[in-house]
Amino acid sequence: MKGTVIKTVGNLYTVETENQIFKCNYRGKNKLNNRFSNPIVSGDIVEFIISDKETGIIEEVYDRKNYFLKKSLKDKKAHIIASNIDQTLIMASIKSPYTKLKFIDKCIAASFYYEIEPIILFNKIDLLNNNEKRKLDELISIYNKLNIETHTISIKENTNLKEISKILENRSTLLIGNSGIGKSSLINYLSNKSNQKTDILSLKTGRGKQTTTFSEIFKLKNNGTIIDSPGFKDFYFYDIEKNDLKFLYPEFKIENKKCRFNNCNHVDEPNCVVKENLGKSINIRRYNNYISILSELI
Ligand SMILES: Nc1nc2c(ncn2[C@@H]2O[C@H](COP(=O)(O)OP(=O)(O)OP(=O)(O)O)[C@@H](O)[C@H]2O)c(=O)[nH]1
Ligand SMILES: [Mg+2]
Ligand SMILES: [Zn+2]
Repeated sequence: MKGTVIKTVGNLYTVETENQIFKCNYRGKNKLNNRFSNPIVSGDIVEFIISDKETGIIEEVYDRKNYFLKKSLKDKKAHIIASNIDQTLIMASIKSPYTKLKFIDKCIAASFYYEIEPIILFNKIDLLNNNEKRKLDELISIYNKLNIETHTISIKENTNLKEISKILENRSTLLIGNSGIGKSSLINYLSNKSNQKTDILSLKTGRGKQTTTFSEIFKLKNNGTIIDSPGFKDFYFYDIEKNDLKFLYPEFKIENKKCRFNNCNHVDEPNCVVKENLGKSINIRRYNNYISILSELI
């Protein structure tokens, strides 16, 4: 029997076929290579054997069209966030909680690396004063110059949510964002039946407590699907290496100009056109975060 994994909790997988849902286990853990901390993820197409009316055993995972990996902090292996996705929706906010630009840039770089289109969604705009609105506009202009789509919304006040529903239509979307940013709230608004747990922000830190502990696919009213993943605080690349990173910054390709060295990483090499264009076509904050991300890589 063939089905799609729509939810994973520990070693229990919920698999959906055209007309039924099965709870499945997976025996073949050792068969898969040892690279992954989680062998099966939401979005996977699997082959399984029905063992009972509503239970089954997964035999095989079909080849994935693509996937999004992060390093598992537990065992340093690859943790698959989701597979078979069309776009990533990177959820961010200027306030409650503040999203670091570095986090956004990492999500964008990883999306490019796995050849998935990134879209940035700034939530909680109802909370912003004029000064903060200006900061948001600055951020938006950074990303729009790079031709990365951005949207601003307030789930609380129902601002611009229709346009978000539109961009998710008929597509499979991975939703990423720090804990407390509003992922579950968005899914609750967009999906039919889900009633995801949302959590009141911790007053002390202004950050959300993590309330989602597994990955799950939700069907939307408009025929799209969205994959929620546990709120991440930080995330680290798994297979992106130092020499890969520069290729994930579209603005580093400067027309008709080349750095002196072919393999220039744009750090302190001489005659570097990226450094020459700092503050011009290269945004300084993006560049500084690039250097900071580079220092995490081997
Ligand atoms: N002011 C305001 N609050 C919001 C908005 N969207 C969500 N919230 C609140 O932010 C808090 C966290 O929202 P969640 O949807 O639980 O966040 P999450 O991203 O799912 O968090 P994790 O599951 O921990 O990863 C809740 O108290 C929401 O009610 C918004 O647009 N404006
Ligand atoms: Mg949540
Ligand atoms: Zn250079």
